[in-house]
Amino acid sequence: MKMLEKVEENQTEIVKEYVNRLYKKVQQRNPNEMEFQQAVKEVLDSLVPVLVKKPIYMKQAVLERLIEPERLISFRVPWVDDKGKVQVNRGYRVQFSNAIGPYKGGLRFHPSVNASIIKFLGFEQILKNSLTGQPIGGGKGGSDFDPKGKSDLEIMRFCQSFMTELSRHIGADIDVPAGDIGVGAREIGYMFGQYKKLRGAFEAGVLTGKGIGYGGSLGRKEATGYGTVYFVEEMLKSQGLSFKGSTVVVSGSGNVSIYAIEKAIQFGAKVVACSDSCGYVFDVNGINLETVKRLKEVENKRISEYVNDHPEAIYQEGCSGIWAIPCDIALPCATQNEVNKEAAEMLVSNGVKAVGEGANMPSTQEAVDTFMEHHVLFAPAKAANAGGVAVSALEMAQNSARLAWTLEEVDAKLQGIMKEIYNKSLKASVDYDAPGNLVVGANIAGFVKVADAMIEQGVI
Ligand code: NDP
Ligand code: 2IT
Repeated sequence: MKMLEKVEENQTEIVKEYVNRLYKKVQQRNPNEMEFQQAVKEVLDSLVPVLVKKPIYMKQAVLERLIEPERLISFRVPWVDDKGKVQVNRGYRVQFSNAIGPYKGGLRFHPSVNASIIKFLGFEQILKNSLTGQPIGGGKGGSDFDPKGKSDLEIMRFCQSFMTELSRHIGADIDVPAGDIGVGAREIGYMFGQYKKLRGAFEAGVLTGKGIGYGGSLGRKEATGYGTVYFVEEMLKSQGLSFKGSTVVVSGSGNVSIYAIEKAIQFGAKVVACSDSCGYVFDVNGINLETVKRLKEVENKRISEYVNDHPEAIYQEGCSGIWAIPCDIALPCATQNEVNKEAAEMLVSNGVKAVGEGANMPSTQEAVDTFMEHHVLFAPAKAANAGGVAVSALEMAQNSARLAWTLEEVDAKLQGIMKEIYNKSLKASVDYDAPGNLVVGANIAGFVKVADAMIEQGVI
């Protein structure tokens, strides 16, 4: 017995060295791409136990292959603004892995978009999509275009130009984009229209998140936020806890945040704060979701305007202050690295019991470490926000079958998928000696399926 333990210890050291070497290579090959490096490091570190137990993954250089995108496309997006001036943005699509299905992942329009952001998102998407149990590979794209302050016609011209180039690279069985920050049903509609015109065919399955009237799925709009809450409820249940009667803080006020707030309220929670990139609102009576929906989904206004309708609420400039509000459950649903060590410490000192990541990589590594040290229940993004892409895959299935399911059918499937992701992640954490650590569990459960498919398909 002692002997066996010693062998495993040695093997662990060998794997750790291997993983460190790989990470150094990633740093050298992708200099200055901090977000991509961060996302890869987290995954590499959590895969150590699986590489110890299954050395074939090292022998077959699965990780070396997985951390190198199959291709990264970067292209010019010229468009004409309302003043007649020519503007030029940069577009991206990273096609990271199609080991288990067509590349699949959203498009982000935000001035901060660069190769590092797109690659971190695309890399995480591989494992997230695998966790959903649906046949979808990993991809991501977007542009440094800033939709803020643009007219509807400017948005349309930009989307058309973006799709003119992107259309060469996508297809229902090749690569299927959807929305992300700055890309919702309106943008998907303009891009779908342009794709259809260029192809001369109605290929519904080329994009997801479409309008309900032309091939979109009921429940897709709500799926990410609802899915996050379903996942966190499952995690809370394991400790005899629940959303019911709890106080919740949700960052952001976009697509993911709005439907996370909606489901948390339906589950009996009081959501006391939400935010946008300028500041946050705190409403001791509970955030009025109808006001947030009107401001954000209809009028395109700042969250600061919330206090006009609700004078009892408080608006504060700046994003990080939201994490100083005492709560039982925190749902970061805005953007990457929005929860740093200081924010995590603040949440912990105020007695937070659970954190669920609706956004992609919203917690820094130090923040995650802080939550773990203090035994805060932690639902990592790849697992907790997978509901959006899962329902995208259901949209693809409906498009292929030329059918449309009811909202109840889609929602029931989403609940089943989120439960299954929770169970898979928990089981992997137990099997690989990190019981309850869902970061490790989700990464391993997502990875194994992709890695096995890669081995079965040979070195390509
Ligand atoms: P939206 O564009 O609908 O909303 C984004 C929200 O986050 C807005 O409130 C926005 O504020 C805020 N925000 C964006 N960037 C920043 C920033 N740099 N600093 C502070 N706040 C910021 O996007 P989504 O709701 O779709 O996406 C939110 C997160 O969820 C992202 O991390 C995305 O990758 C992730 N996600 C989205 C999925 C989806 O289906 N849409 C699926 C899975 C994950 P403002 O309006 O002021 O910019
Ligand atoms: O990060 C994500 O999972 C998304 N933005 C959704 C991707 C999708 O294809 O629905």
